[in-house]
Order: sequence, then structure tokens, then C-alpha cells
Amino acid sequence: MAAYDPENIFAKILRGEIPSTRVYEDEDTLAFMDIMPRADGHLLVIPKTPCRNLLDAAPEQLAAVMATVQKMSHAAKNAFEADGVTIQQFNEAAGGQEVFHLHFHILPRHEGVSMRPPG
Ligand code: D5M
Repeated sequence: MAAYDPENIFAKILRGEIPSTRVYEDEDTLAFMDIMPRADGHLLVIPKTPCRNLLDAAPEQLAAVMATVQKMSHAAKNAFEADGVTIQQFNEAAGGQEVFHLHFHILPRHEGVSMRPPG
């Protein structure tokens, strides 16, 4: 697996070098809105420490990120009055990953409404 690249977009967001719409932050994790939402309220959760993807994650990073994923799933479901929540996560280019800093997608879902294509 390739090494972690500190110039990836989410590392730049963490350093405040490019803007993002931050919705939650704690010592270990950050949640912000996805710029290509596939559902209303589509947000991303990332660890603050370097991690390429799930295959590269330490158990402590995963524990912190998943705690925030659960917290944000409740918050997004309530805020968007959703019926459910889809979690997505991609690893390496072959697995659909485009940004190489571990992230989980949180997508509030409504009965009978399909996810939109990216963009
Ligand atoms: O796809 C990466 C995801 O990250 C995709 O849903 C778009 C989103 N993205 C890309 N750049 C940004 C910025 N600058 N802010 C917020 N969201 C962003 P994946 O296939 O999961 O690696």
C-alpha cells in the first residue's frame, strides 16, 4: 500500500489550508459537509491523525472515528428528518477511494428516495 500523502485534500482541510463546512470536531476527529453530496446532509468523518484508509487504521483511530460516525448519524438523521442513514467507506482506487485520508460517508436517507450521483 502506498504511503500516506500529507498533501491530500482532507489533510489540507485539517490544517485549515482550504475551506470546509465543519459541523463537529473533537480532539481526535472532524466532521464536515461533502462538497459533492449524494443526499441532503451528506457529511464526512475523518481522524485528525494521518491514516490512508481502513486498511491502514490503528484500532484507536477506528474507535474514535466510529464514535463520531455514530454521533453524526444521529445528528444528521434528526436534522434532516431522515428515515435512515447509509454509511459508505472506500479503500484504495480499486475500491473506489478518491481522497487518500480515511473517511466515512454519512448519508441521511428518506423512504423511496435514491442517492444522487456525485456532483
Ligand atoms: O470520495 C471523496 C469524497 O470527498 C467525495 O464524496 C467528494 C468529497 N470531497 C472532495 N473534496 C472535498 C472537499 N474539499 N470538501 C468536502 N468534500 C470533498 P471517496 O471516493 O470517498 O474517496
